[in-house]
Amino acid sequence: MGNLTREEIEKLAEHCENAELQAYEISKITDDYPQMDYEDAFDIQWEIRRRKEARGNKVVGMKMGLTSWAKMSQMGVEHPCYGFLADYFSVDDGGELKVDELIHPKIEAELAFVLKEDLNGPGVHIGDVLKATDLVMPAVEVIDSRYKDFKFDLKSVIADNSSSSRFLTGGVAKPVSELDLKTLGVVMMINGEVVQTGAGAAVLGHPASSVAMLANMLAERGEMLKAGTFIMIGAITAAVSVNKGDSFTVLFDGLGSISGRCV
Ligand code: 0L1
Ligand code: MG
Repeated sequence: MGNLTREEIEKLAEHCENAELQAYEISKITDDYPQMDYEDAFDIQWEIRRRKEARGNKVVGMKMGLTSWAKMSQMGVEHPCYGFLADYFSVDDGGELKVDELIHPKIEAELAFVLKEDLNGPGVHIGDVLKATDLVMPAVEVIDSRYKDFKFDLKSVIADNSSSSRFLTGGVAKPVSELDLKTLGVVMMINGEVVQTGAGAAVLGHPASSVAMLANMLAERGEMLKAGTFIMIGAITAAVSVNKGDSFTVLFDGLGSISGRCV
């Protein structure tokens, strides 16, 4: 049972979405609405989604965030979160990331699962996810919290669509049976220098665990993951800031690479 009124949910969704669309910083919602609870926070996120769909944008996938223990403790939060991916968030592999459209972007090395079967929580586990997965492919997420200096609490992040802003996918897609997802290594390079390395197990111990958690969190709202859904599992590496003029490449063991240029 939320603590905010419907009018407040709609007003805050507009507030967060305007900051995203016009690329300006805002203070975290709980500064002004300390009574906001998790249900309110997700209501705001789902209202942002409704606003975009009403304008004709398509939701092209989902993301999990804050899925590594290191990142949760770095950001001082206690649980992963999810967000949605709108069509215009997608940047082509090898393409340009337009930094002026964003506030303070950071890139993260991720993997994406594409489902061939529905996943309907609660009770979804790693085995269900592996059975339901068509392909796993490389992904790079560009996060861009609308909150000043990336300072927030978990409820405020959820309301801000979990900092979703852009993503790239590409490289090589493979069935899960051809991959060891826990030891799958990634190397992130910016301007030719290695800045981060990691392996799949950084994400909740097993990348499929993140997809299971998403299905189970969605079930709390009576929602599910449909066959065909593209799901980014959360960062395998720490997030690294990028600036105009930077180029980045992330290498994925056995899955090729993804590159982009910040313009
Ligand atoms: O892991 C993520 O995709 C980030 C989720 C939101 C928190 C942040 O902005 O760092
Ligand atoms: Mg991420």
